[in-house]
Amino acid sequence: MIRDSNLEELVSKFQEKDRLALARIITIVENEPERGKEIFDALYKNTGKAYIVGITGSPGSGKSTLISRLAQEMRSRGKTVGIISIDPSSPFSGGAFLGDRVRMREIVSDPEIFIRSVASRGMSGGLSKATYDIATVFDAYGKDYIIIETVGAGQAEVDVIKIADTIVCVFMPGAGDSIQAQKAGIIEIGDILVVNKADLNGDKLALQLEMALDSYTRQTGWRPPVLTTIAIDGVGIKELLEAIEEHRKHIELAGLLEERRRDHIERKIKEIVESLIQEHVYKQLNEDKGIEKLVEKVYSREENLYSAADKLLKPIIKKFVG
Ligand SMILES: Nc1nc2c(ncn2[C@@H]2O[C@H](COP(=O)(O)OP(=O)(O)OP(=O)(O)O)[C@@H](O)[C@H]2O)c(=O)[nH]1
Ligand SMILES: [Mg+2]
Repeated sequence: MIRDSNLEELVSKFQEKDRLALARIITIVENEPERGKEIFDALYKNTGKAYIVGITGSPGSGKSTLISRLAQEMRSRGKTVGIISIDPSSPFSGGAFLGDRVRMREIVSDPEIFIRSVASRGMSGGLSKATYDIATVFDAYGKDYIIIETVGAGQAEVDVIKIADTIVCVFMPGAGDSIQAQKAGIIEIGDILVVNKADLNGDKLALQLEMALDSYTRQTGWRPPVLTTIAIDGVGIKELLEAIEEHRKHIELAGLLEERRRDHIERKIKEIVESLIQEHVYKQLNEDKGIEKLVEKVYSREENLYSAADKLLKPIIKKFVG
């Protein structure tokens, strides 16, 4: 099926669980859409098995620390993990992934935990596509869990986290407790709410979150639990994984997991079609020499903007469909 013999070799190495092949394939799907397509032709049928956990929350709330602990907990149960960290600030975020360098070394040295960061700066449109593609590769590789970290600010990031099966929202005690609790948007998407840094007294915030949940009814029959953790000490991590598993069971039994995943697939197909059309249109517009004539016609009021746009669009669509 794969025409490129180098690619074929790479895919077979990937299927033998070669970590370097995994890294290379991720780089290809990120940067070379044509070859990426061939890779998905070969690998997509093996996906849909991984469970995706999204972790979101304000900067510095302890998401990365929590994820490193959670990944260790998953590993201690014999599961493999792929982590996608969406870093809003730096395109070179490899080293910035975990607040605590010692722990980072611990995690990175485990061959069954694979971390990839994606810089979100300047790629609002493609961010969710890139994340979904990397998650798909992890899934095909056979990762049991995929964890996605995002700061959850802005629509692009919220879109990203929506590909998760279970969404965990992380809060921290301190200034603005009630403001955090009132962030209706966050409470709406969270399946599990975590008050991290409980060593700094998280009781008040946990209570406020519970109260915010009281005033909010869900159709899904699931009330998000509010957990407290001390990620730096590994306190509450086991309970977090248990809550994730419980949520998973709930949505599986209720048929909601299937529904969620079908929705994601529909949204992704539409997004891809949209971006293909956009790409084609941009390309044609840039190549089209007719625009100058149209500008003149509009300038002299022979045409108006809309009729000119129509004239430009028709041949582009014809070319696209044909
Ligand atoms: N006191 C306390 N500090 C914590 C806890 N968990 C994490 N931290 C510290 O909080 C700081 C931020 O932790 P990170 O894990 O990098 O937080 P983050 O949410 O991933 O941060 P960004 O990715 O930059 O948004 C680090 O200095 C951590 O050591 C905790 O439970 N208690
Ligand atoms: Mg982080």
